[in-house]
Amino acid sequence: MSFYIGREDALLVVDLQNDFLRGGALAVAGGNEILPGVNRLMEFFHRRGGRIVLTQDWHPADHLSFASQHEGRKPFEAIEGLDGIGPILWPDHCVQGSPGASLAPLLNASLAHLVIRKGIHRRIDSYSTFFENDGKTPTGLAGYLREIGVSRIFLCGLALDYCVFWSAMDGRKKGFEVNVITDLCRGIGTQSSIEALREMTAAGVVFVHAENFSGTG
Ligand code: VGL
Ligand code: ZN
Repeated sequence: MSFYIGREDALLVVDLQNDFLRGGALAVAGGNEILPGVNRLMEFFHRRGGRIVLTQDWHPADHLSFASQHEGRKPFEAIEGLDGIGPILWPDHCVQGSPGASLAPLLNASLAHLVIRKGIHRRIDSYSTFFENDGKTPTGLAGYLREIGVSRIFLCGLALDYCVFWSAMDGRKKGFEVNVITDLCRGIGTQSSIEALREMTAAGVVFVHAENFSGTG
């Protein structure tokens, strides 16, 4: 099976930033392994006329998703009662303009047509590339994709159980055909990744592999 990629397709490359990679503040295990495959896939989409969008987690230094902003709280502890934040607190990561927030140097970012920055408001997180975590404040991505005629999206990147997951779910909500390239994703938690795959399946998300794009596997 091989996809015919064209102008109605977009590749969304999620949060391939230093802080999510080896040595970063919120490193996702195995994250570095996917970079060569993601580059090959971006080249493939580029050749076929598909749209390439990168996302960047981009928080103010006092973002409320950071455990450091809550007296006596530690990263990865559960937090409740703060709309748009949680379900767990994070170490400080992807602070606007910091080296940790930069795209991975090994990522061929020059092939991207658009970079979306998210999580930019102190009081609200944004796991999804489409909506902030209030579920209603749009990032503008759906409008952009619609306006240029994209109907099908392919997601890869980090983290499978947070930003990839929520982007896939919201992509379905906005009426896109959504594919997740599972071998070009890595998750933060094992259990949460299993749960994410289950929920995405129920929402009609299709799972594909890099080898489904001819010559890139
Ligand atoms: C992410 C946790 C916090 C992600 C971003 O990119 O999946 N996860 N901020
Ligand atoms: Zn974040």
